[in-house]
Amino acid sequence: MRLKSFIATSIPEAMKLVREHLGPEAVIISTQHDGGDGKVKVTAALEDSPLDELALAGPAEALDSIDELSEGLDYHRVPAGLADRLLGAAAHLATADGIMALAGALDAVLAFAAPPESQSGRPLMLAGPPGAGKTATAAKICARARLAERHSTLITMDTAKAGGLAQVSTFAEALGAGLGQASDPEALRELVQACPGKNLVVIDTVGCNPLDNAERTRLADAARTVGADLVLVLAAGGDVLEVAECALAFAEAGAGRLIATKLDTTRRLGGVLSAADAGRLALAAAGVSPNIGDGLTAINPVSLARLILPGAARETAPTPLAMGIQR
Ligand SMILES: Nc1nc2c(ncn2[C@@H]2O[C@H](COP(=O)(O)OP(=O)(O)OP(=O)(O)O)[C@@H](O)[C@H]2O)c(=O)[nH]1
Ligand SMILES: [Mg+2]
Repeated sequence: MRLKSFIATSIPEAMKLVREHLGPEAVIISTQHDGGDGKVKVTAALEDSPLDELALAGPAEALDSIDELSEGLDYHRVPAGLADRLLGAAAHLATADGIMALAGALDAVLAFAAPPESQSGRPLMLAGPPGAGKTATAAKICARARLAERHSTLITMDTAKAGGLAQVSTFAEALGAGLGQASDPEALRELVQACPGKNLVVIDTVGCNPLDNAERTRLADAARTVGADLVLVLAAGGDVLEVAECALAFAEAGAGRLIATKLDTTRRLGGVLSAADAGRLALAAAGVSPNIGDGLTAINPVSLARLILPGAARETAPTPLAMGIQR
């Protein structure tokens, strides 16, 4: 089944577009007003093969769930191209349960990764724009490691900022983590080499302007010098195109995973989805509170689907409990 959305100034005009692009066999799946400018959005489907129908739970149920899903994606301002791919993937799943349909679609379209502290023996380097939550996330990762009875070393490369070292050393002391500071890749290499092999090494970096090539190159060089996994830390919310471009810039610098922070401070997750999609970054965790002890949680397709669909997303702040995740 192919799904496509069309935006026009009236329903007849949208229907005309549907017929032009998908032909007379197209079925209208939903009709919505698109924002406050009087435009309408019509989502239509076209069957590719009768076999597709076999995979669906049943026509009426499936349509209900696609409608629910389309509304949820709209509410979260998920970019149209990505929303279409998610709806297309959901339409192929044998479930009438909206959350499971969306979870399956998210799983098919985006990538997910295990929480950062449970991965490879390589150092983790947290990067992102200024104020994204890098230092708090570094401390939260050390806190999660401690809960798992693993020692960690927290290294900061943000040595110039007033109060920067004090912030990191307070966290390290409270978490029983080792502490180091390195202002250049060579000093970083020495510190990392001196860390006990079993330790989780978390490297906090200075805020990096995604539009500044020199800053991104410095970041990529530092990560390469110590063979670190570069993880993008990005706050939820914001303009979906801005965050997509930002994610792409950090992906070009070598980032492979994304930790979305401040989910508790926003209601719309289109930016998070857009960033993960544009940068082809695996979603590895979510920051859901400023608290270091319990502010970072694993993320998976089902927990993300629960946040995106209406009700789950609009009525409650995304606490770890609402996300249905065990820390
Ligand atoms: N509500 C909420 N606040 C968060 C979260 N993550 C970080 N913060 C807050 O965001 C602010 C900035 O966090 P930092 O960790 O200092 O951000 P940073 O990216 O290290 O900032 P720079 O080093 O200045 O680039 C702090 O007040 C944090 O407590 C989160 O998931 N939820
Ligand atoms: Mg910082």
